[in-house]
Formats: sequence, structure tokens, C-alpha cells
Amino acid sequence: AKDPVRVLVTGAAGQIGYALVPMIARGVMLGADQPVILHMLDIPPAAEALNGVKMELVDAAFPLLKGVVATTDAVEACTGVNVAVMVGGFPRKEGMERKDVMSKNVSIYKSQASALEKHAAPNCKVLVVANPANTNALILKEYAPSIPEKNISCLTRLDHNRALGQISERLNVQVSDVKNVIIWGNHSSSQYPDVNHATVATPAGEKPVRELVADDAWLNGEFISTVQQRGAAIIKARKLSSALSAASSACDHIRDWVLGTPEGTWVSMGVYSDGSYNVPAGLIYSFPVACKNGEWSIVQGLPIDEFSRKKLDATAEELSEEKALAYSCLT
Ligand code: NAX
Repeated sequence: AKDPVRVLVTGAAGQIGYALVPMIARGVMLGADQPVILHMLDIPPAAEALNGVKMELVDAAFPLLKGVVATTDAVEACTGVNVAVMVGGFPRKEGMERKDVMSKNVSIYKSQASALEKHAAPNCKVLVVANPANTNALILKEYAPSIPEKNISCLTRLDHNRALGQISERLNVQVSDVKNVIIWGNHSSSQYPDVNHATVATPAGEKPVRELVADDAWLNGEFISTVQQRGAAIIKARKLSSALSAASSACDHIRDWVLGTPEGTWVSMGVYSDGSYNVPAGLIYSFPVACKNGEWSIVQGLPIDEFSRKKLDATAEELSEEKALAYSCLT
């Protein structure tokens, strides 16, 4: 039998946490043959609720779950973890300035970066979910200099999956037959969902999404804004933000990173930019990536048309501004 993998979930008493931990314990993230030990971190006001989640994990009697650590101590939570899913953060409340929210999250990610750097297992893979996800990941990277930058990422897979879902609905095809959409940039409404390289598997072979949809006005307009605004639409309908889809996408992100993407398929991940596609180096930016042997690499050489170029640049610009704001909060 395999040795258990230790998976940290921060903000585990929250609503994404509640959807995510049972998925991890069932093997959705790391495979049906991979035992796991869950480490759950939250803050003292949520300690009792966190303990309730732990009780339910015991009650569910998951065969793969070999242990649960539920704590409000970041050092205890981070010790020995192989995978860290950072869902905890400070939400924007009504009337709060952007800078105040940024400043709260910068201080959370600065201190959790240090705890991970000192106590996580070597080669720990980090996924930041909490918003502002790209910039929280960047702060984490800056304050955990001994964690390789290749090991730090943020979640844009939910946006990627939303784009697949919209194409599948529009064409009335199975979502599993659609592939190679791209989310470029920030996990915010400036993101660019790009279908220029996306295809659908048909009985007659793979066909470009653009050819099948045959409606550029929809693809360049409503499709993009629907994906960008989907989070808000869920809040409007549910009176709560996306949780099951966020949790499922976080599992997809880690599973593909660890176990690999199929040949010829890519996914979207927020990763540290090396200047590919003329995106400024030093931002955490969502790119098309392929994964193999536990490592992602940016898919190179895709042609970028003028429409796309503007959108790639606009979301990069927003991330540069967020980065400047985050740095102005560091004391
Ligand atoms: P909740 O408010 O339900 O849960 C957040 C949890 O984090 C709470 O239990 C809170 O006590 C805890 N927390 C706060 N500060 C903490 C700290 N310093 N250490 C550990 N835990 C801490 O929010 P939820 O709906 O679960 O969303 C969590 C985060 O995901 C939010 O920042 C949200 O904006 C972000 N999202 C990101 C998405 C993405 O695709 N990247 C999509 C879904 C989601 O909106």
C-alpha cells in the first residue's frame, strides 16, 4: 500500500472547505488508491465549527482517510504537508476599501508562507484559492523563498471548467468532449477566456470550437462575459458564492498537476510568469499548461491574434496594479 499523503486545507471550516475535504478523503484529488491524512486549519472563532467538520469526517468512515489534524495553529497545520490548498482568507465586506482587504490578506499570506516554508515537506505543492488568488500566491512565493516557484500556483481551473461548461451547453455536446480552452491572466473579471485553440471531439474527429459555434460575435462577447461574471451569477442565485464547483476544480488542479494531463490536452493554472507570451515576468498569471511527472510547463507557441493580445495585456496590467498595491501593504 502507498504511504499516506498529507494534504493541508486552510479555511477548512468555510463553505469551500466543507465541500473539499470529503472529496479529498474519497480520493478525488489524488486517486482512489492514495491514502491521505487531512490537515485542517482555521482561525479561533471557527474552531468549534472546524471540530464539527472533523467529527463528520470520522463519521463518514472514509477508507482512504488515515488521519485528521484540525487546528488553529499554522505551524501544526503545515508540518509535513505534501500538498497545501490555501482556501482561508479575509473576504471583502461591504464598505471596505480594496486596500484594506489586500492588507489583511497580505498579512495572512506572509505568515502562512513562513509556516509552510519552515514546516512543510520538501517539494510541497501549493495551490492558493482564496482571493485575490493570484496576488495571495505571489505574496506566498515572496515570503517562502526556499519553496521552488514552480511549486506555487493559484486556482483558475474553476474559470477553465466554466468555459468548458458554456461551450458544451451552447453546442449541446458532452463537456468531456470539449478541451483546450484557456483562461489567461487574473482570477477576476479581467480574465480572458480564450477558445481560439479549443476543440470538440466529434465522430468525424476533432473540430475547432470556433468552426462549430460559427458565431464570433457570441464567442467574443457574451461567452467571455458569462465566464467572467459566472461567480456573481452564482452568488445571485444561491445567495452564497461557488463552493462545490470551486472544490471540484481545486481537486482537478492538483490531480492533473500530480498525475499529469493527457497527451495533447492542456489546462489553465495560475503560475509564476517567466515572460512567456510577453506577459511580464514576476506575476502569478494564468496560462495554458501541460503537466507531466509532477511538473507543469507552459504550452508554448500558440498564435495570439490582435483581439487576444489586448485582453492578455489588460489582465496583466490589472495584476501589475494588484502587485503594486500588495507591496504597498507590506511593512
Ligand atoms: P468562507 O468565508 O466560507 O470560508 C473561509 C474560511 O477561511 C472561514 O472558515 C474563515 O474562518 C477562514 N479563515 C479566515 N482567515 C483565515 C486564516 N488566517 N487562516 C485560516 N483560515 C482562515 O469562504 P469560501 O466561500 O469557502 O471561500 C474561500 C475563498 O475562496 C474566498 O477568498 C473566496 O473569494 C475564494 N474563491 C476563489 C475561487 C477561485 O476560483 N480562485 C472561487 C471560489 C471562491 O470565491
